[in-house]
Amino acid sequence: MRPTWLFDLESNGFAVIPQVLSASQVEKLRLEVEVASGGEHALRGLLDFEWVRELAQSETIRSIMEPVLGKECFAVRGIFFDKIPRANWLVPPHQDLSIAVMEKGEASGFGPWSRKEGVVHVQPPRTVLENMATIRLHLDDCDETNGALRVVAGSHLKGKLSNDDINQATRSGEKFVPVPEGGGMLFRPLLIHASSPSAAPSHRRVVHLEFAASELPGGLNWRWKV
Ligand SMILES: O=C(O)CCC(=O)C(=O)O
Repeated sequence: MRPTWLFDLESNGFAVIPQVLSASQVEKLRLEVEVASGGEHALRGLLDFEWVRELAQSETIRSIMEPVLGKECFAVRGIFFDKIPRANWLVPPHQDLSIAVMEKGEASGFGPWSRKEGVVHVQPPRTVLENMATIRLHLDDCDETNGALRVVAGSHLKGKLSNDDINQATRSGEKFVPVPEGGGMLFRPLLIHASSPSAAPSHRRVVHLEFAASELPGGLNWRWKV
């Protein structure tokens, strides 16, 4: 039987699975991110760490991602995000349009190109993004008081949107997506999402893992493939 969250993901562009990680898995991940990030509020290149690669390949995560993207899917980028008193940041409404690749190439429909912390990024055509999904693993309870994502349900079906369209869609209806500690939020990259500063910042730790289902065209290669 198809799980309800799969229907939610297809129709709304996001879904919450309240219990993905056990208490001991959460505790272990908290320790790992503390060491890896040195207590900073963000860490890119998470898939360089063996413990993240193991997590991305674990039965726990594969059993969620395979029904979404198929058995051949793989993790392509990992980022750690926290909100803490000295870095209580906000993100305006946007779609996740960039992917990390090995190096710049000439593939048609790809661009503009950029670099984030030395890693080449590019905006791929819509079809690539439509075949991707992200899982955000929450290491703390997260609600509207401490940086839960705000999303526009169904916006993942509308392709790449202009800033005006994003702002208009956001004004006409966004909602908070609370996720409990140990839970996971799945979403499609084209879903409009945003996040607010925390009203009482202590921690809001999220391990964010992006997955794709196929190789890139035109001689391009994913920067990570786990
Ligand atoms: O973690 C957050 O609060 C925002 C993350 C985000 O906007 C993103 O991953 O694109």
